[in-house]
Amino acid sequence: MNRLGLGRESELPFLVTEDGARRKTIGGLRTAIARYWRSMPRLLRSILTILLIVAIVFVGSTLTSSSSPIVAPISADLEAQAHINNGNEIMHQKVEAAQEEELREKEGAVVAEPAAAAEEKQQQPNEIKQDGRPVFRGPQNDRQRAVVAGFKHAWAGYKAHAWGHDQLKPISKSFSDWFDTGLTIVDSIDTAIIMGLKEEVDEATVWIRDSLSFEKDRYVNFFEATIRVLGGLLSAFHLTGDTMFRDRAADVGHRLAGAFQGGRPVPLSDVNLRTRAAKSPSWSDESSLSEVTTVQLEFRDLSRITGDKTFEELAFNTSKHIHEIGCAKHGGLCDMYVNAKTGAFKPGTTITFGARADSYYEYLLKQYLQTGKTIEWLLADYSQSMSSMSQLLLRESEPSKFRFVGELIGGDSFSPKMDHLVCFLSGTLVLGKLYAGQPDDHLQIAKDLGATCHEMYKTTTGLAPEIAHFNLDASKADDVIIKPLDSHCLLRPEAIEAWFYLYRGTGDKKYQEWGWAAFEAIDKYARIAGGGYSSVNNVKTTKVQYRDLMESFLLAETFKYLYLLLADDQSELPLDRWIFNTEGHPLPIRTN
Ligand code: DMJ
Repeated sequence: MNRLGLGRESELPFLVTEDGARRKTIGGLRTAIARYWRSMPRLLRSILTILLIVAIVFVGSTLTSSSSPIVAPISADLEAQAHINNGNEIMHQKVEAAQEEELREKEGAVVAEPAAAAEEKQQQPNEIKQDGRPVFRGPQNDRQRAVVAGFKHAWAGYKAHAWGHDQLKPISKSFSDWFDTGLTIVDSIDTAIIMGLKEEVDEATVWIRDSLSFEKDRYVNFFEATIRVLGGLLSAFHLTGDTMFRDRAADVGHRLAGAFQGGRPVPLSDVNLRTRAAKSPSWSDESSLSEVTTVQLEFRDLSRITGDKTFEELAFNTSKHIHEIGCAKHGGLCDMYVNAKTGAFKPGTTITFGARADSYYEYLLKQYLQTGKTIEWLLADYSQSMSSMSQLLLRESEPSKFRFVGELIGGDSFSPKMDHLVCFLSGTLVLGKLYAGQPDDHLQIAKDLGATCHEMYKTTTGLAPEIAHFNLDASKADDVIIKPLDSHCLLRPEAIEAWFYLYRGTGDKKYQEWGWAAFEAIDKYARIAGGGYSSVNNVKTTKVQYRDLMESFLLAETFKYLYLLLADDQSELPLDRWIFNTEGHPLPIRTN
């Protein structure tokens, strides 16, 4: 008997000598098993039978529930199909099903993938595996690989000279602190996750877990800290499922909520992270329209993941307040300042889709989508403001008839000035057309604006200026005028963001070409040896002068949208399931 009392060793089929095993026929083996089985006590045989049944049921159910899709190269036809409606998950599922079918046909039979092989496939170095969470497969082509290399170069510079500080100063190889919360790390960790950069994700995670502190006696800009810090942590939580990110988000969310002081609907612009005291900026009692109306996606998401409704209620109160007082004078286009104490707009300010107003319009639509298209007045306000934009601000330049969105100075005098920031509007218009039933002309305006933004990149360096003026005089030759004070470039994301949405909406590869050209210009003129990229002073000269700052949104947004735009397969982060906050951080859409 062996130690388990299971019969004589010579009768155990799995313990016979190698030599003996080779000589045994299958019939002999069967006989030996049967003989051995009969030699066991009946009770033991019953127990073993039950165990065997349980094991078969367990293995069967495990294999069915872990049905990870087979990743096969996309054939040209399927790729073309996928591009027709890139943001549509249903289309993606059809393509995946067709790929699987194609694979089966090639193999000539339906062969179940061995569990070990499936496991090995899931653990490719660039993949991040999460239960029920998106799996990012890493770069699919050389252009995406180049963008990832750009991100890594930026990260390496930040790590070498600014680690734990807010932003890298790549020329002086030092850093700047604005919030003192390791801004570049928290703002860009989700980009590293999406790119499949395990090492960078790991070091960022460790830093956020062990070293990030919000216990700072420091006033921060409520809006900027919300979209960048809270937004970055929320995305990191949703993309990884690591509850440490959720807890960090809740911590900073509680502190930032101090901006809604005294139960007033309009938050103050600055809040102290330690004391939670809030104040207006030293120069004014006013808060910017865009700042007070561009925190709602983040605060609502925080409520959803913590179960504490207060965050959403506080922030949504502001949206409701702006809706109630309305912006009737310009058909839903609002003044750019709101008084946090009185709650009233400052009348007679500039009407613009640029700085201080821009993302108010973006969040009307995105909140409507984030809440499962249930709050109709958000869409109504968005629709109305888009038609007023097209009547009051949308014009054509001369002589080439580029469509651009200008401003009304003092609320009535048209200025043909367009910030690079305004390019976001093209992407928002695509989103509204695709997912909120907005009219076809929204897509046309989006395409025209996206093309105008591309015109802004036709400079000596291939970089766009911060602001462009458009010529309205048919006798003059140049459509786009760049004034000396407007010629700097912070490597902002808005045009690339627009081309990303346009590509998802149309499948037109010119948008990928435009994005790639922008990346090449960034890499040629803004890349700094030794690590990092720098904002530049003048896009009109190749004798580049640097501003010695790498904005965190270069990693959070510009590189992220480039990476997503340049993918062959556009199925990652489908736009009917994810909404990007204004800083490029994806948050899940909920329909209930
Ligand atoms: C980012 O912080 C956000 O995109 C914001 O909405 C506008 N400004 C920068 C990028 O340009």
